[in-house]
This record gives sequence, structure tokens and C-alpha cells, in this order.
Amino acid sequence: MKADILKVVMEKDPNQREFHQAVGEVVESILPVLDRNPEYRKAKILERLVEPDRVVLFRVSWMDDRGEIHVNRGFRVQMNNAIGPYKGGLRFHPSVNLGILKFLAFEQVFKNALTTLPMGGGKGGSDFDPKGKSDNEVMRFCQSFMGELFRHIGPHTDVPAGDIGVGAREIGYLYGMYKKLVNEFTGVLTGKNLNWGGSLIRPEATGYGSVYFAAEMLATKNKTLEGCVCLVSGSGNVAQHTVEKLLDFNAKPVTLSDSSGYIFDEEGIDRDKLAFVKRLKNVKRGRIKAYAEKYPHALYTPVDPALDYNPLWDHSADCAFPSATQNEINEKDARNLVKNGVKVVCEGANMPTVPEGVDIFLDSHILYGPGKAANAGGVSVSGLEMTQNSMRLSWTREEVDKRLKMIMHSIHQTCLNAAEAYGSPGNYFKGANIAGFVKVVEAMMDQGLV
Ligand code: NDP
Ligand code: 2IT
Repeated sequence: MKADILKVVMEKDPNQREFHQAVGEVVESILPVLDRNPEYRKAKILERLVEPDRVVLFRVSWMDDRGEIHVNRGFRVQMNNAIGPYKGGLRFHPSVNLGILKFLAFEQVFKNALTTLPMGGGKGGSDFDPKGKSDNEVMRFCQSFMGELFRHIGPHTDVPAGDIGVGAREIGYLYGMYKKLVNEFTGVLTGKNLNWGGSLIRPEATGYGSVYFAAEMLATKNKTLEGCVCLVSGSGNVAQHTVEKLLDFNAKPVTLSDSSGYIFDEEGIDRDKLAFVKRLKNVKRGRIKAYAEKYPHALYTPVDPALDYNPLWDHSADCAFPSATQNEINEKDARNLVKNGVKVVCEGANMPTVPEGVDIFLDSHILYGPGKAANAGGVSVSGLEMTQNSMRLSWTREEVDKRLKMIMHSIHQTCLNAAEAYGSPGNYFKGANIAGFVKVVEAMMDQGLV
């Protein structure tokens, strides 16, 4: 059955490697659910789930500061809205293509189902590279992008947010253009700044949520994060707030990275150093290498394309928080992590571990929190931002953080319950896929063949 549906997916879109991977992982986990519920097979649920409700592909033309014209591709994949409006981020990165956005949208469907909030799944973005662009160039790009996207989204239809390359600056420019075109001030994007409809804790939510999830997993073994040495990859939104929350828990984060290399700070990344990183990445838009120039005791290692592993994952540590991008942990990296004593892998990024690596984590019985559960805090607080926008009021920091903690607690418990119910106790990977799947599929069954 797994082979059947994968074969169809691969034959239809042979070049969408990441999408095949994401589908393969979910299908493998949910086979026992199909066996227990033959009506799902009859309703062709899998065949329907792997085909997006809709894909919008559009041209984005814009002018740089020298007056030169550029043409990028824009996308929005509206994957499934069985349990709520399409919801999911926008990614601006030169690697973006339809296969990557379909994988992200597919993951988002099940992740959003786990959050306890009524959100369907979608994802979008562009192959535009914001690196090295001026604020004005980014603004013109965002305006052109929204010049088409606005017709396909809406507060009850599809609510985009940030992802790689899309943060508060981009959301601001996108929202400005949406508002001008539609002449409405509605919560059509999340991740907005605080004084015009954003939610407290949304910038922090993915990283905080990931650490809350790790703490929940450790608590099942009567352990805490206190004193744990933690490897963190990335240095963007998710990585920064993972480090911040790890410090709250008295853990010791020792690495950060970007696509050029990584830093290892044996003394630990403390609050002052984190403040430096935030300024470096969010304001100056610099490279992580500058950390080792500012703090010379830290070691900077540039990416070496000749290596078949990432040395970031080859330090002895207690926990790993991959928070950069997909497939950043290959099979050898996974082996290195386990060999070096890592007992917790908690995925802030989406699908950061290759399938062979996932198998290594599962076989070694470490605490492995898959992305669609562990990084769901971001979209959860996006859901809370939508709620606050609908009510036209703002909750306090404490209120949002309390709700985020409750949601992460509930996701953790839901994964454990589903894993137990289907004979794989303690397997968060299966649990997340099964619980997300069942919620979406039950809604699809209720709503008939549409
Ligand atoms: P940012 O753009 O803020 O940061 C991304 C970080 O990852 C940067 O340090 C970037 O380095 C690095 N990175 C990106 N692409 C690559 C690559 N191909 N190889 C190596 N490093 C790379 O993005 P976020 O922190 O928001 O996102 C990080 C991950 O978390 C993504 O997988 C995203 O999908 C996921 N996620 C994000 C959520 C959110 O709320 N923002 C919610 C849930 C998941 P460089 O600067 O060199 O590109
Ligand atoms: O992958 C993700 O969950 C996100 N990028 C956040 C999506 C959202 O709508 O907040």
C-alpha cells in the first residue's frame, strides 16, 4: 500500500524528491490506521490527501535599486482545509520550488491538526533570495508578490505567515500591500508586529515550543534540561528562541550555524552572546562567522562540501535541536549524534532528518521529537494571533505563553496516546503522524467527497 501510493506520487511528479520523502514518512506510519478503518481506503483518503486542493503559481516581477528588472516565481500550495482555513508560512529562498513547498504544505496539514486549533494546511513562497538585498528591494519584491497572492488568501480562506527568509520585515511589507489592495484591516497574515495586530510571543513561539516539547519528553524519564549541553543549528528565528528558552531552563547551548558554517562555544552561548547574535542576524543581517570574531575563544568551522557529514552534529552533547532546514541531518550525522551520547533530538526545523537518520533515532530509543510535533508552537501561536484578531483584543505575554505551554503539553500527550494505541509506545514519530492523520481524515469523511 505504501509502495502503491508512493509510486503514483513519484510517477506523477518525478522531480519532487522532498515531497516523496514527506509522503513516504506519513504513509508508513499510518498503515495500521488504514488496516483498522477499511472505509478510509474505500474513500481513497490517501489519494486525496497527496493532491493539493489547489496550487497557485505566479510571476513576481520587481525592480532592484539600480533600475534592473528581475523575475521570480511565486507559489501558494493550498493543501487541505478539512479542519480550518489553509494556514502555513511563506519561504523566500533560492532553493524554493514546487516540490519543497508541497512537502512543507503536506507536513503542515498534520502539524496543524495536532495544535488543537482549527487550521488547515498550506505553504507558499518564492525562489527570491533576500540575502544582500536592500530594504527597498525587499519591499518592492513583497509588494509585487502580494499583488497576485492577495486574490487567493483571506482571514477565512488562507492565512500565510513567515518561514525561512520571511520575518517581521517581510510580513510588514506584505501586509501593507494586502491592506491597500483589499481595503480591509483583517488578520490575513500572522507574525505581524505587535502594534498593528501581532501577538506577543509569536516571534519566540517556534523555538520556545520546541524546548517545551523537549522538556515534556524528558519529564517522561523524570529528567530535566538543567545542565544539558545542547547542539542547535541555524541562527534565525527558530534557533535564536530555542537558545533563549534553553537558557531559561538552565541548559547550555553551545552551537549555532548558517549555510556558510557553524560556531562552537564550549563555554556556552549566554544571554549577552545571544543578544549579539540577534543584532547580528536580525538587524545587521550578517553571518554567524562574526560570532567567533567577537568571541575569539569560540571555534568557527566553515562548511566543507567535501565532507559527507556535518561536524556540528559530531560534538558530545545531551540534546540536539536541528533548527535550520530540511535534511540537515544525514545518516552519518544521526549515527554521530547517537554515538556521542545525545539522548534528545527535538526538531525545530521541518523534516531536518533524512529517513535513514529517523530510523537510527527510533532504533536507538532516544527521545526523538519529530518536527510536525516539536515545532508546532509557531503555528499554534499564529492560531492564537488569529483568535486575538477576531476578538480585536490582545492577550498578555503571560497569557499567550501559558496557552503555548498547554498546547505543547497536549501535542506531546496526543502523540504518546496515538503511539500507544497503535502498538508503538514512546514513538513520537508514529504518534504525531497517526494523530494528525486521524483528525484530518475524520473531518474529510464527515464532509463527503469534495
Ligand atoms: P530563518 O530564515 O529565520 O533562519 C533560517 C536559518 O537556517 C538561517 O540560519 C539559515 O542560514 C539557515 N539555513 C536556511 N537554509 C539553509 C540551507 N539550505 N542550508 C543550511 N542552512 C540553512 O528561518 P526560521 O528560523 O524561521 O526557519 C528555520 C526552520 O524552522 C525551517 O525549517 C522552517 O521551515 C522551520 N520552522 C519555522 C517556523 C517559524 O515560525 N519561523 C515554524 C516551524 C518551523 P542562512 O542565513 O545562511 O541562509
Ligand atoms: O512551518 C511552520 O509551521 C511555519 N513556518 C509557521 C506557520 C504559521 O502559519 O505560523
